[in-house]
Amino acid sequence: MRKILLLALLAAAPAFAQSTLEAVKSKGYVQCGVNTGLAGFSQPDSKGAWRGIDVDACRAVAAAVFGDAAKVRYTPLTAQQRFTALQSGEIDLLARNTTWTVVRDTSLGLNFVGVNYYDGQGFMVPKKLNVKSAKDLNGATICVQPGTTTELNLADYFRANRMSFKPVVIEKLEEVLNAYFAGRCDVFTTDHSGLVAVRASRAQNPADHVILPEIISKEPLGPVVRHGDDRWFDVVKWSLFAMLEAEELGLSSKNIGDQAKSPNPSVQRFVGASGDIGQMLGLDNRWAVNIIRLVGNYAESFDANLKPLGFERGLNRLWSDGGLMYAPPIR
Ligand SMILES: N[C@@H](CCC(=O)N[C@@H](CS)C(=O)NCC(=O)O)C(=O)O
Repeated sequence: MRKILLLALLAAAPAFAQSTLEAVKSKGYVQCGVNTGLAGFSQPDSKGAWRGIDVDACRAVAAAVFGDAAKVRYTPLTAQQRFTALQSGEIDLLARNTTWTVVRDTSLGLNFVGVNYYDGQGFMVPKKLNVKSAKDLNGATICVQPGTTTELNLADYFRANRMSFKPVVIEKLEEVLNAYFAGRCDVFTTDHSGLVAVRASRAQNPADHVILPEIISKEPLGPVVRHGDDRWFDVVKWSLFAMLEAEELGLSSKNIGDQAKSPNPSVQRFVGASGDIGQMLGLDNRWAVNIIRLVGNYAESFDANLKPLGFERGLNRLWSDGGLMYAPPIR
């Protein structure tokens, strides 16, 4: 009897024991949850190819696992859909301008792997309203998307400043922006990055809109995986760190090809010429080379995706340049 039970358990085991990394390897691609279309973060280009710094987080994982950054399938998700998609296993990884908070990190059963963009919440208003400060917004009608940190920060900020506002809550980005641009609300509030991206990519005339100086919250944005799969957590986390570490080491898609003989031991380890870091991650020893060769370092991704929209590096400079970006040692 016991033997039968044991055999039944063994037969059932692979289905339960299969890690996300194994599942990803056997299906041949990473299923990545991204934004429905936020310029600079994740948006299909004119040929239908997804582009953005969040898309690069997905591509980095595919490059690390397969040596092919194109082995990603994208699932566009609204703010409200994103966590269920990850919890249910519909996606392997969420890279969708998502703020790391303790509630999400614990009660939603998720793990944030790190930060790929340090952000904070701001307000955008039509210039013609002549508003200079968020403190002048008492009584304003404010467009906001549900299922975001934005909603709660907005309420907190107005309460703390003894002001009132009328929320206009609309789930779809397209529709909330239509409402704002049509003047159905006085203000659009979201992450500062979202305001910069939307103003540059969606406003008929960007100069008609001002972003107010107040930043009312901390919004560290980063990729997310499910609780309970440390192997996959490691792979996604170190794929992100590899892009930062490469920038710090001066490694880019342009020069990564000829580093195997570098006199710098950190570079040698990074490219897999010494040590077996790839193997420790369950990957090929050229995992990091493949990320940098195919996706680029963090600065390359930032410059390709965010700079053209008018973004400054700001907080997202490397720690060694006075910013917050810091990868633990790859050693
Ligand atoms: N970082 C915030 C806000 C993220 C968010 O959803 N922002 C909006 C405004 S830019 C967005 O990306 N909308 C795009 C969409 O709904 O597809 C969070 O994690 O809750």
